[in-house]
Amino acid sequence: MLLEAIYHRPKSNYAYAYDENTVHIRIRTKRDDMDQVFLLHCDKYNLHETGFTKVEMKKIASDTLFDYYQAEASPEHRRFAYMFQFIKGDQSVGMNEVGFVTDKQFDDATVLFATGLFEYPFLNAIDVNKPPQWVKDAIFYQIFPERFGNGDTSNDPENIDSWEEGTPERDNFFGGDLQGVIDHLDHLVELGINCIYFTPIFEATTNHKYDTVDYMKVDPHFGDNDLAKTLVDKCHEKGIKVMLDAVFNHSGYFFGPFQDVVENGEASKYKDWFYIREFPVVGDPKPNYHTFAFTGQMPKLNTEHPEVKEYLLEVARYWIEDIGCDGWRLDVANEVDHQFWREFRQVVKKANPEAYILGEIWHNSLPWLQGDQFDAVMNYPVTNSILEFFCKDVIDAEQFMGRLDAMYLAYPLNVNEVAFNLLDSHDTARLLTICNDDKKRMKLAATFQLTYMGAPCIYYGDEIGMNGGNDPDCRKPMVWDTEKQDHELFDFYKTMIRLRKENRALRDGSFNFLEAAQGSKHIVFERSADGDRFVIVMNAGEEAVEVTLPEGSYEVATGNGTVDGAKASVDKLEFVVLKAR
Ligand code: ARE
Ligand code: CA
Repeated sequence: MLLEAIYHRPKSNYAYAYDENTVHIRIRTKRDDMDQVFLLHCDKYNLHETGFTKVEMKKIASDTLFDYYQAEASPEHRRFAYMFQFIKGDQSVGMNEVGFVTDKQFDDATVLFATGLFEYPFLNAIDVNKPPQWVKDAIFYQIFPERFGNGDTSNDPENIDSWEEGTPERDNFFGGDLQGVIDHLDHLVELGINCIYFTPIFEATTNHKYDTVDYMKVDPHFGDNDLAKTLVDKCHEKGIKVMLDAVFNHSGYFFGPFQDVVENGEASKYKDWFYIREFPVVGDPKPNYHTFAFTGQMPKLNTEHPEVKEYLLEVARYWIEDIGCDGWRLDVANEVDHQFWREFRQVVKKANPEAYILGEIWHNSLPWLQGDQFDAVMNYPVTNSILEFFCKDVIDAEQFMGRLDAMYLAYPLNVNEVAFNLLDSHDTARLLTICNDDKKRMKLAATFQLTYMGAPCIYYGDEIGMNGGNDPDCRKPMVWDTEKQDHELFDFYKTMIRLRKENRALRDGSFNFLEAAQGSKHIVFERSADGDRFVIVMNAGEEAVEVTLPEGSYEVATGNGTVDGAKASVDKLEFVVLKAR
């Protein structure tokens, strides 16, 4: 036993409340080290009378170095104390908060109690991370409003480029607007998505609108607030929710309060709304105030300032409560103070307890996901693993499994169930381009995304075969000419979305890898819920594979593979989704 590899931490992703009656306890050990791992728990005030309840922990994940075990407990008095027992051959070792204990101490509860058990002190309902449950069933579609549809030419910016022929640049416009989205809602209904994520729609000077001028107003090139309300209502009628982009880390240079500081310098009553290092304010060539990245056009907002807070929190409330939006995606979420986000959550959840709060953080984000700030983050670590395995062919199946399992373990299950799983966005190259225009690889990545846990998000136009390199090339106008759309790809997306919607197992069912070997390019995984079970075989390699299925009998739900008794065969760069009969 390699004791040095064992890791557990109370009240973390290793010990958290799944709901107010259920605690999940996890522990890490060296890979393939233990025969069995047990969780021993008791009421923290009553060990002497009741002794321990002993539960065998289940191995739920593995990466290249470690195994991860999990057990669930529902303590009667909603509090408990616990320790672990490891078995390997005839060795038995216990571990509590103090360290490792020998067999003798291990059997003596009194000694144990004195030396310190781990505790989950009390399951307070208010502290439980309760993300909105609809997100488990959500399939998002991301729209960059300037490029989706031009439904009203009367509000076009001057000198727009041709929708069909123009090339997106940093600063050109094409005339897209909210009416254009309303006009094309049927496309989204046909595809089967049920939530739109809009990049910013508020008044701003750029085509991407991340430089807000007025947070309370729809950009005049997109429409007005009434039209936004109409759009939200029409979406709701069709069973589609709407999530907006909250750019609260910084404003735009032309935001009223910032302009006041530019004009009045130190005398401005807004001078503390920003981080001005010296007066007068200079934006170009080198800003003398804090900004997003080094962009003078985006002065950082001082979200600790009571007036800034009051202003932004009213913005947060207004679009949810008065306009009826269903969630916020938080731009540059990790550069804004945690305290602001705690208050933000209170306001948003008061306006609509079912609103989804999604942080834009590209890294492991546990500190924001404890139930007091965000419901989820944009799951870029998962994105990157999917792309590296299925699209870029740079990691093998074992590394892929390891990276996904490590991310799975990095968060409580409550968070994983509502993670926002994207493959590309307005900030990255498009999926098809990442796949070197190889549609088979693109379909593999999308299939994994649409059969994995967490809410998938499709970037507008991917479903009809649009390609594009990094920003700004990934922001081309949507292709509406049906002759230029890839109908086969669209049908593929429709089929996969329908399959996901019809089967809970593919949404928030359990997930586990059955096969992901070192050096290999194919994976087999299983998803199940409510007695429904799927086995999915995906081959990202250049040779056909044959795999052995777990016991049972299967039928092909979709995909280009065959099943013959206990064997499934899948050609190179193909997949098959099998449903257990
Ligand atoms: C424009 C150009 C860029 C140029 C930049 C220089 O397009 O090529 O580098 O200017 O100033 C918006 C626009 C962008 C625009 C930008 C600045 O959409 O087109 O860029 O404003 O004017 C990090 C942040 C993350 C951020 C990304 C872009 O952590 O929050 O960088 N994403 C959001 C939005 C963007 C938006 C902004 C922020 C600003 O989604 O669209 O940009 O409001 C690693 C790091 C991440 C990093 C990521 C990407 O993984 O860990 O932290 O994200 O790479 O760089
Ligand atoms: Ca227009």
